[in-house]
Amino acid sequence: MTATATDVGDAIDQDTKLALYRQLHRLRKFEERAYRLFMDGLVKGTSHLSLGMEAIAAGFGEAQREDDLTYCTYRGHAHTLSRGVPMDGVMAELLGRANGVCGGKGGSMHLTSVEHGVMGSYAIIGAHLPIAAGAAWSAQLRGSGQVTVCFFGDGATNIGAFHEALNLASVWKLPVVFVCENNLWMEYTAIADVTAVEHPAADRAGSYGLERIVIDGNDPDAVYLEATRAIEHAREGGGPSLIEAMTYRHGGHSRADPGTYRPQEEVDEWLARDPLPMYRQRLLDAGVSESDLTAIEDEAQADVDAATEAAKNGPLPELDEAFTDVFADGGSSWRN
Ligand SMILES: Cc1ncc(C[n+]2csc(CCOP(=O)(O)OP(=O)(O)O)c2C)c(N)n1
Repeated sequence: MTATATDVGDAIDQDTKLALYRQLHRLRKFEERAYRLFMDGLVKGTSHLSLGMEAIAAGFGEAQREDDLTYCTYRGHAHTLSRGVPMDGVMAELLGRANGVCGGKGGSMHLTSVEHGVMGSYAIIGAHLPIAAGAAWSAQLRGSGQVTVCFFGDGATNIGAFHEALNLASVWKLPVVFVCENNLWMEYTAIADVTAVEHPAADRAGSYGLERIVIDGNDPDAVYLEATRAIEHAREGGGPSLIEAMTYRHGGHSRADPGTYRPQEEVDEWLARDPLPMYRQRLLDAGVSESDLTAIEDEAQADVDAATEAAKNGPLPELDEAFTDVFADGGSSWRN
């Protein structure tokens, strides 16, 4: 690992640490509510939660500039929220309501908010890595200074598009940060059972002239610092980075999957490394008061409650809406 909890925490100011703590709780409480709403039959389609993996989205969200770009997978609630997309719109989208960020037509797996730099959630494994490289190329040509951050799972590292995107990004020194969220499992298969190297992303970085980077993806401070470094490196023209963040999903792959294919000792080991209580203890040790932390947790819960109400009360989209936002005109606007 390039960074550990104890050697990085001191480099981060108190306001940033509290912002990270706030984000962790917003993401956790949002995902817990999303699960409940799914079990109540209110979330349409399927959903893939980031419970246990919140520190990665929180750390990167805090490090990104407002006009930076994010590409994520179907497991994208946390990455979308951490870019400042209003929670009401995200929750309403999960419920397929017209007040959702995609008018209720995208759902959990396709969250997008271009105005917040959230350039889409992609359901085809690996498909978005070349697209993210393309967005970075565009930023490079325009001289906009924007950096693209592209999140994907460990499963994407055995897809051809991963290697094509990494190679091109490296050759052209594109301003993009590739982030592999290695949660050890791709659906119901352990990544270790089908991969020739121990670290599926980091151990291949050398093939593309990149540094081997493995971080503790459950440590918000370590994520934030590595994100800041990689984003600055890209912004200054230094080219791409490939970061492998070790983490674990608390629940199953999707929907009501109980995840029983995973060894109980492994689950217990990672539950003991839950980023929320670990970070809470670190902040208490640093002198933050219990009441300040509780206030942040309560505020996050209140936001989720309000977003749930706004979503439940939102109207369903009109039937005619099925025929809008369908064709592009070849430019950046839609032809209806
Ligand atoms: C090209 C392609 N093949 C197969 C699938 C089916 N599929 C959906 S999720 C998934 C597992 C992906 O695992 P990983 O990339 O590790 O991401 P995680 O779900 O753990 O976040 C698979 C195989 C798909 N969506 N796309």
